[in-house]
Amino acid sequence: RPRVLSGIQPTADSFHFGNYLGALRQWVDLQESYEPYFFIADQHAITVEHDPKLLRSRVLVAAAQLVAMGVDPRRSTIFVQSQVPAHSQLAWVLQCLTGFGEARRMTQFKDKSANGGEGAASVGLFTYPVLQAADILLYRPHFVPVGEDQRQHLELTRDLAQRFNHRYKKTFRLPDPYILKATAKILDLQDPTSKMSKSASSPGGIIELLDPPAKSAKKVRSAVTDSGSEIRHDPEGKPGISNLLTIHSALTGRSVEDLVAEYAGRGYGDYKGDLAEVVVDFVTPFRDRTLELLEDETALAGILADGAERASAVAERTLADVYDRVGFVPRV
Ligand code: AQP
Repeated sequence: RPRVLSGIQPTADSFHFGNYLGALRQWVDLQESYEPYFFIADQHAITVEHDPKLLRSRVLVAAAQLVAMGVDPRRSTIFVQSQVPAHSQLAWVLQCLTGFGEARRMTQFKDKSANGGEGAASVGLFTYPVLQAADILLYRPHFVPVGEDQRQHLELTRDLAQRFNHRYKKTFRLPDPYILKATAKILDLQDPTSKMSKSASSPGGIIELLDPPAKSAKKVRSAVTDSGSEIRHDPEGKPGISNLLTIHSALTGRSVEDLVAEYAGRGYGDYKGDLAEVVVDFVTPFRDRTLELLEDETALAGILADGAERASAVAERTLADVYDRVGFVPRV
């Protein structure tokens, strides 16, 4: 079966709707017909200042959320990045193939280092996309389900794979991004010209999956809408209402046209009230299930240990090929 691989950072107390609709939902769907590897990117999480205690607990919360949304540990290999050392080992080799200017062009680094200036950013934040390339290439996946913001990193990954294959010997598969157009970029509810983001959105702009449902409903009801009163999908002219229609359609499986037809002639307030109910119906059972899973931390740690073992078996095989090809002498 073709493979898929993707990762998510445990950098917040909850995943948000951007993470879920942009990427995680595809993880659940793809596990049906692919061989899936999904990981919690704790090494990426330390590229910015962090609290070790929080990181530890957030890894388990991330694992619980993945299972609660339907990532099935019997079908999918779910693991923690730092438990598979081959990720950082391959990253070093790839760093030695990456141009400094090439790394510098990564827009996520530019965005994330914008506040304190480049001098204040860590070298880890700078080389983050190269570690991400290693995360991916180790598993030789066919597809990487992500949101639109990750497209540039995927291109770097393909360039590095191609460079390695050309310089040494064909070792890596060139993975394709798997980006669903409709939900590739979920927007901030308060500023629908920017993406919903845990570090950049205001609290009112982001719906967290684990927030109390009433709080999420309130955020939907207070989402910024556009001038005029017509409910129609027009991302350029009506980014606010279009974003709500995207979320609504994704959660209900109904087409945007169908929703637009239903709400013709009705007001924004009415529409947002209905969407708030849809959101509550979605997050309530999800949240209950996550909290229930978190009651048994040993079981969650067991899922991750099992995943790390399966992931290591694949990753170490690729790393051994790489080490051989670059000329490292094996330990006898
Ligand atoms: N707004 C979004 N719309 C669609 N997809 C999104 N993703 C994130 N935001 C949106 C996708 O979620 C996956 C996991 O993301 P990550 O853990 O790597 O974190 P991120 O991309 O850095 O998420 P944030 O919230 O945007 O964090 P900050 O604010 O720190 O940058 C990825 O597949 C991503 O594309």
